[in-house]
Amino acid sequence: MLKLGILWSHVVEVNLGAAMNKPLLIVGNKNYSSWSLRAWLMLKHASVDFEEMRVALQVPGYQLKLSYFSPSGKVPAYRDGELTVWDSLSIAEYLHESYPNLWPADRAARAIARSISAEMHSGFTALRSAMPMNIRGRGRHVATTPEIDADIARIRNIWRDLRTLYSGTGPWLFGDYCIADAMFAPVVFRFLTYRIFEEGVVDEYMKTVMRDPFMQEWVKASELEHEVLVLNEVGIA
Ligand SMILES: N[C@@H](CCC(=O)N[C@@H](CS)C(=O)NCC(=O)O)C(=O)O
Repeated sequence: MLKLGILWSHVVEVNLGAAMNKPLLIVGNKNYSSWSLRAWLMLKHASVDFEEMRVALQVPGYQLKLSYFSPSGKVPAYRDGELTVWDSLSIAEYLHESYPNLWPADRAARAIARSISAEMHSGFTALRSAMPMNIRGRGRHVATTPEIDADIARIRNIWRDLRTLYSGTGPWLFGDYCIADAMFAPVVFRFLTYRIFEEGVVDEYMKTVMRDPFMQEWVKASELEHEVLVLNEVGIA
């Protein structure tokens, strides 16, 4: 702790002090870090009382800072007492053990929610690499490829099918909010940034995601950030 206090700013020391009592989520830049957003949304929707610490990515010294908190050197990482859990999906499963409502109650729905969350975690690579999350970015255009189009079509089908099936039980993918909604939330930002327009229940779902007060809170924080990650600034006319 003391070592960190010397290396880090006063703000970090204060955060670490607080983190001794409360769980701590380490996140990256709010404007760009989609994996951080996913874990943060899960914690917020579970009403966990947690501290957060932002580590600006791709600036001098950031890897050293991250290495103190995240064995993988990536965000998000979640520190609960002496335990550190990293990687968004394992944070999700860890939270689920204390907050079981984070996955759907029904066993079959839970299996599907896990399937699409794992699909998000391991897939959609064409979309994710060509259209990085950039919340402040607007009116961007990236030429699509068959692979990007296939990713977009697959996401559209997932959202449409689930919103059709669960239309009577609530506005989220499985009616009530669950981890799958957090896993797909950054895609909504991407669709807005890169002007991918949707219709019907898919458009309604995107509006539901954007109305989420936690999403709005994250957007506001992203607007206050000053770092510009050049590699994530794509699609500028
Ligand atoms: N599979 C990981 C991915 C984590 C990841 O790639 N995070 C990015 C930020 S969104 C990161 O930490 N990048 C470190 C870097 O830019 O060096 C997860 O689900 O948490």
